[in-house]
Amino acid sequence: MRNSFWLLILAASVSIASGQPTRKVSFPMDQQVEQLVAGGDLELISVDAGVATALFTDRSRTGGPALSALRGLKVLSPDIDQELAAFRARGNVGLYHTAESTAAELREVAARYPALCHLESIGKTFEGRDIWALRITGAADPAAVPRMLLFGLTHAREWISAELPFFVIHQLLDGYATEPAIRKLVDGRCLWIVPVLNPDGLAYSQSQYKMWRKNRSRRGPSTGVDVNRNFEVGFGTGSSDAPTSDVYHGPAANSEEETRALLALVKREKFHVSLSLHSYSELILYPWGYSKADPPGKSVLAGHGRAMGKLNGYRPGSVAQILYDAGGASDDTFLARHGCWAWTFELGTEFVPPDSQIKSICQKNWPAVRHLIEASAELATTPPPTSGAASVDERLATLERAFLDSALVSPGIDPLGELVATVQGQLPEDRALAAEVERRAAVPAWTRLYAPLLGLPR
Ligand code: 0X9
Ligand code: ZN
Repeated sequence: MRNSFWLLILAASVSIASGQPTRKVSFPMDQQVEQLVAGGDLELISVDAGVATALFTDRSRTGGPALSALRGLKVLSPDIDQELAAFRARGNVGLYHTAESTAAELREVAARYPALCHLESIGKTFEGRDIWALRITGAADPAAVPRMLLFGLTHAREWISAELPFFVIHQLLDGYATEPAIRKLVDGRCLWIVPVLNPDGLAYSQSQYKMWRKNRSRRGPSTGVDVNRNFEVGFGTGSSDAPTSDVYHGPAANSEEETRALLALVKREKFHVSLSLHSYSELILYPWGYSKADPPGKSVLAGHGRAMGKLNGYRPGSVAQILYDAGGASDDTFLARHGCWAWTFELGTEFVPPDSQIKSICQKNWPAVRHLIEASAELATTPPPTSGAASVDERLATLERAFLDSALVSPGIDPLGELVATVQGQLPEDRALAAEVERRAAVPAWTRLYAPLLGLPR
């Protein structure tokens, strides 16, 4: 119940195209809201002590119960976009970073600490913004020390998730000269920090529609892909095929600039550890998101999850086991395909906490982040059991080799069965492989070879 409920929360999407104001409402959750959610008019935000908070945009096309039919309805805000208007009236977004101030501050920091920093654009977004990554290390040979990736703002509205990366940057760099323990840490590690993975989304959330979640790519009939549903592992599970959905996975795995930029960095730097930052719910998450099965290295993931939970007070657990099924997320792919231990924090109790809480949320989480930076030494020597797991191409090549040389196939292994099952979507975790098989099936030479085996027309 809890899982499907949370899935509903994410599966809902709100459009601003209707011209109607988006109201923020609350009501007791013990009543049917599925039709309103499915119609796209209602987006549940949270449920606390049985009371739901939701956004409602009346487009009068659900055919289901009207919002007014809900018992105990309270209108908390007649027009939530007024919240942004308030920001705009102040001419800024409070203490929060924007896409521009992120770039500016990273440049400033890199210039102030040239011996410890290297600033790099790891790619350009759909709208042409740079995705900035700052490398911090005092090691003479960065390739010889444990490597960790820390990144925030995958989701546009989760502004607080870009603030902790900056706090960490300042703890490490400003503390370097005065705190021997920090100096030792910076000298003994290589840390890459991407405060804002999705600058297009952030800019839109800060100027147009605060509740925007996706990026701003426009490749099809509608705008935006959920970057955290666009990675390869579990692509298509716990996400939506509908381009208008808030959890739209995109036309194919890795279709998005942000996904590809981060992946290229992960492949190049071969990180031992990664921490992705989201908001909100005060959780420490680890794979899998795509399946309720235990991930490889579960004891390590859970062990550090608990250790960090003691430091920030957050609740640790596997995504699919304590939250909802969500495939195509960065952490699953990093763990399964890139030998990189992966955790995700859900910071705080709202997407954009008041300015006055930014610092305390960062302070509360810094010891947990520091724990992981420290632990990266030990984690670097114990890669996850599936480390080096094959890419789609490699997995397909393996299957092809087995196909073509069936004499070599050992008893008990059935590559044809595996391929067919994959194509039929029976291995949901391998939707990327299935998509690739389907794509290649359109290539005549490939089809001639495999059509009879797959039962496809030649
Ligand atoms: O659903 C997500 O992408 C993240 N939660 S959020 O509310 N910030 O959108 C959690 C991602 C956790 N990891 C996996 N799903 N694998
Ligand atoms: Zn998120």
